[in-house]
Amino acid sequence: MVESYQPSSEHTLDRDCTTLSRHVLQQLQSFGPEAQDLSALMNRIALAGKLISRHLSRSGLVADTLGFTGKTNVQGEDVKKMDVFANDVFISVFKQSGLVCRLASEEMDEPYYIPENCPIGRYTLLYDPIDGSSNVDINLNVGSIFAIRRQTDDDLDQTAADLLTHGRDQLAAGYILYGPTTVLVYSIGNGVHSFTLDPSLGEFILTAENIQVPQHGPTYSVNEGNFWQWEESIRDFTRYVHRHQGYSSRYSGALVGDFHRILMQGGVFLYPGTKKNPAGKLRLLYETAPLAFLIEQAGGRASTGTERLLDVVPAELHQRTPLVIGSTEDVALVESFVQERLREQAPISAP
Ligand code: AFP
Repeated sequence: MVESYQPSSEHTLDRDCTTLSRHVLQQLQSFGPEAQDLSALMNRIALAGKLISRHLSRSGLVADTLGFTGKTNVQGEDVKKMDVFANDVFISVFKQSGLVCRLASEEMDEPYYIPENCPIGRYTLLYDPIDGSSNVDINLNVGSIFAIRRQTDDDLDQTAADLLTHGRDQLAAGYILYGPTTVLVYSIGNGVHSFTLDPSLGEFILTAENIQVPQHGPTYSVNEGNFWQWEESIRDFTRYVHRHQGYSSRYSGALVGDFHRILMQGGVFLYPGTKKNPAGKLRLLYETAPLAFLIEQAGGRASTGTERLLDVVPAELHQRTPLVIGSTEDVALVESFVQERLREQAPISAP
């Protein structure tokens, strides 16, 4: 009798080894043109992540990786060399995609057009190439945030007006976290999934599928140095967590890392407005809306404090929004303090 072949345990894989492109196609349950496009786009994002990860891992060893360029970006912030490198990586990777006509990022005043792609490129990539870049020089985690939107008109005057819509129009969103390992988290509207870069294979391998954020978590993540700049309602919330057992403060100064902790373990991240800057610091189209898309897919909530974040329609490309994001119960708690103060301020109507 012929014995059936048994693979030797030496050669079996550590795990199932689902790659990102296979996963996207499985998620869409289709090999149709849009599924193929999204799979190709996610592959390109993964390639950008690998190139940035490799560069970060050698920062300080090779020239021109650390420090500032001496220029400021459209937001008036000092630009780091790593910001420029990562921004250019996304551009060069998407130049070869054929699918993307425009890219818009924190580092560019106006959208960047790839004319050779525009006749067929039906998608726009919005991204923050290095979020939390002040962490680069001290060897702490940083991230890249991205969203893919369908281009809905020809944009012949190159104003990108069709991008000024609510976040429910995002086709896909996610981030890459450059930490002890490089992790890519994404959603195409069918749950949230996490992949870890295996440097020896050069592949992102599925490590967590259908991530659900706990309904409540112990972490609150906010820059309390701004305490006296906030509205009273946000101070009320922080006083509440100071006075109740079971809360821990965690804040790294890099949104992607702080958000990842909340996604995996629950709690709430806040970047509220201040009296001077009521819209806060974070940008809607390539920071808060992509993370809002993810958290809702993971069963959590994202809010401006008064409104569902995915309902906000920007008036301009680099618009900012306040952000309250995380576990459903913790976001609701913050909102309850906001509502309480709004009730107090409302004029008393005559009987
Ligand atoms: P940088 O990229 O300029 O370091 O800004 C990072 C960031 O946009 C976001 O990643 C952080 O959550 C937030 O700003 C930190 O801002 P504060 O230093 O004002 O707390």
